[in-house]
Amino acid sequence: MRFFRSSRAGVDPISGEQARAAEEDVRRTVSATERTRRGWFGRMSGVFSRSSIDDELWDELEEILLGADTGLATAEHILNQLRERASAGQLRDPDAVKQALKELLVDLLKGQESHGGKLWSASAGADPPPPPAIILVVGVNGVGKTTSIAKLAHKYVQDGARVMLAAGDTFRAAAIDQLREWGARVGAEVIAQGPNSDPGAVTFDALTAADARGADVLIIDTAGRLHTKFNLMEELRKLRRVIERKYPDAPHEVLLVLDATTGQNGLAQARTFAGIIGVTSILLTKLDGTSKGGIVFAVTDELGIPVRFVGTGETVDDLAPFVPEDFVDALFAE
Ligand SMILES: Nc1nc2c(ncn2[C@@H]2O[C@H](COP(=O)(O)OP(=O)(O)OP(=O)(O)O)[C@@H](O)[C@H]2O)c(=O)[nH]1
Ligand SMILES: [Mg+2]
Repeated sequence: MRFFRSSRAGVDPISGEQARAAEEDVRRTVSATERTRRGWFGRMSGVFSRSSIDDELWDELEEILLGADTGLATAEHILNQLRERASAGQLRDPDAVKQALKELLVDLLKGQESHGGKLWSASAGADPPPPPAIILVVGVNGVGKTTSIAKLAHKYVQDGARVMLAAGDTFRAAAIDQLREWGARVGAEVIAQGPNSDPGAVTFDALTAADARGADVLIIDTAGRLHTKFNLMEELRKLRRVIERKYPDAPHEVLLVLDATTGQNGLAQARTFAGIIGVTSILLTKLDGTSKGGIVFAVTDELGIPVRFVGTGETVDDLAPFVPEDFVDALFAE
């Protein structure tokens, strides 16, 4: 299984088809960051076209970073490092600041790469877990969990994996149908029970089925829940225990889906979900619909959770692996 290796992840594509897939992923990322780039990083060129490094440059840079929702702590963190290097005489002109900023942003994102769950670590060369690989998908209402599960399943199926989906969102009847429809479209079997059934029971069934039928990947959908609702968050803990009882090593990934358009609130969501059930990676949706893509930096810098995927639109192909260099390059593209 490819686990979405990209050429930039340090693994050379071994076939022309994979090379083309990696190129297509970059194209999606560039296209999805269009608004963020125009909205504020676009203003960067103005900042760096001045003739020397002065106070206004730092002020404008701070304003731009904050405007893109990097958050205050992360903006300060970045600016302090740049300022220090400028005072030490390492950055002589605005263009040098720009290059240093790009490098810093990439480093910041790459610093967390190894902190992901077992599954994405597999793409970095570590041994993948024995199948079934179990991915628990969580997040607040409407962020794009179910659609993203379909996109992920589609990628895995394309990679030749046998994929199963568990309809753990039993709260709404429509949610079960939605997952069934996606499953049929992407070629993944869906394990479901009736509306209002116990998500723990559905998950248990799905684990048994995945085992019995030799699934490579099991992705578990869950109901959207506000991170501030204690009972619903407790339910997730219970779900996790159901999984751990059958597979002590699992879930191999707890994927938190965040909606990029919610900006800083996403940070609060990530903090709570991480505290309650542990989050190994983030999938950031709707990057195509926001000028606030800077949330990527805040989440990585402040919470140390790596972003693994970005949602770049509403079709099943609109998912790209998150590659720090490609993302930063896309932000600074002229
Ligand atoms: N533009 C865009 N829309 C997206 C993306 N991901 C999801 N959506 C849309 O977001 C809406 C909600 O998606 P769902 O997958 O149903 O969200 P959910 O988190 O499962 O929602 P609940 O189960 O109700 O909590 C749908 O209209 C999706 O098409 C994306 O990357 N870009
Ligand atoms: Mg859903």
